[in-house]
Amino acid sequence: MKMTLRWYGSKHDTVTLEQIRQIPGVTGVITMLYDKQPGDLWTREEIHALKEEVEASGLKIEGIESVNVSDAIKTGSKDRDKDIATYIECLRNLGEEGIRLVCYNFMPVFDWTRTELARKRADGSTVLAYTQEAVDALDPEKMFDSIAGDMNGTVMPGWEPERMAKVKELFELYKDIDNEKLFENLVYFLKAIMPVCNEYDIKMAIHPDDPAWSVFGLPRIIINKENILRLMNAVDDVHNGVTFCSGSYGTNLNNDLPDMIRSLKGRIHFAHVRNLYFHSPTNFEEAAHLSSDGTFDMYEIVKALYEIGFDGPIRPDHGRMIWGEVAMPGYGLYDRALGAAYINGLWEAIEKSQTRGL
Ligand SMILES: [Mn+2]
Repeated sequence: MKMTLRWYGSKHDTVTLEQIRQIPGVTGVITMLYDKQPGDLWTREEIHALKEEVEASGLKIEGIESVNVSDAIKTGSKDRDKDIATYIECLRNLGEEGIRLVCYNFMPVFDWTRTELARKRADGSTVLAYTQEAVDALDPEKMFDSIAGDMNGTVMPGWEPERMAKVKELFELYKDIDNEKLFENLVYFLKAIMPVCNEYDIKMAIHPDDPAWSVFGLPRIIINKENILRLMNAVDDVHNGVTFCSGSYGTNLNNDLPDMIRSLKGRIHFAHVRNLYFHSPTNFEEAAHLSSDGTFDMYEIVKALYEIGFDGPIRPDHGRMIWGEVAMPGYGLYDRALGAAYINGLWEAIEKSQTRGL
């Protein structure tokens, strides 16, 4: 595996490439052109400039998270083919610049959803948290207002004010889209982009829906083993792959994470490793990566990745806000650096215990 950190670009991220370079074992970043909206073209010049900036710091771009998919593609509405043509052009430009991994998601209207961005834990750290009760009590059109005040002056991807201003329109767009229709539209999209992915060996890695169930009555499909395997079989090409996000699939305690990893052998191209602490099945918060701080057995998750021969980029996912840091919620330096060091430690121990036969 290749240890990476997500980086939002020098204009938007509070964390610098120089800081990332000093985390032991981190060799690359997962990044994006932050100002692009779904459906926008990423030009080769823009991608090249980003690459040069990253490489000047001694790091590599190991993948893009995300090239976002437009609502027209997700809903199969009239601009779908035009947006797919633009997406293919983005992939071609990324491929020409040597980028071989693209993470994306297929969630309607809202990207990942949390109901609190700064829940205080017993140790004084603050974390992202979710309760179903809070979602059920909320008017979806107020969702943005309810969290906008907590973003520490940053704008979180998927929650851009311009997008949230259109939330009513977006709900209207999805009113006839059920799980089956959304799945069909996803397959249509993947089949259309597979030729360019094959040409440039670009691995597409779909991020699961978070939380892994329907919110506000919207369809959600990338939520469990059955559905993700169905997608792998529907477009049976290695370039149609998975971002295995333990913190997203893990929102549903019925998902057996190590078992899912094993069942996706050969198709996991990117891994997000994160721990959650559950107060109840519908009330959870993001914990430190360490197993004992949360509910998941992180050793078993990393071991499953090791055992399937996972060799793609991995990153510590959201971290807690600690030591007084002010940053985009979930994306500070300190706790993600601790997470990277911990995952590296687990990996080294697993690798050595298996290769030395201890
Ligand atoms: Mn994730």
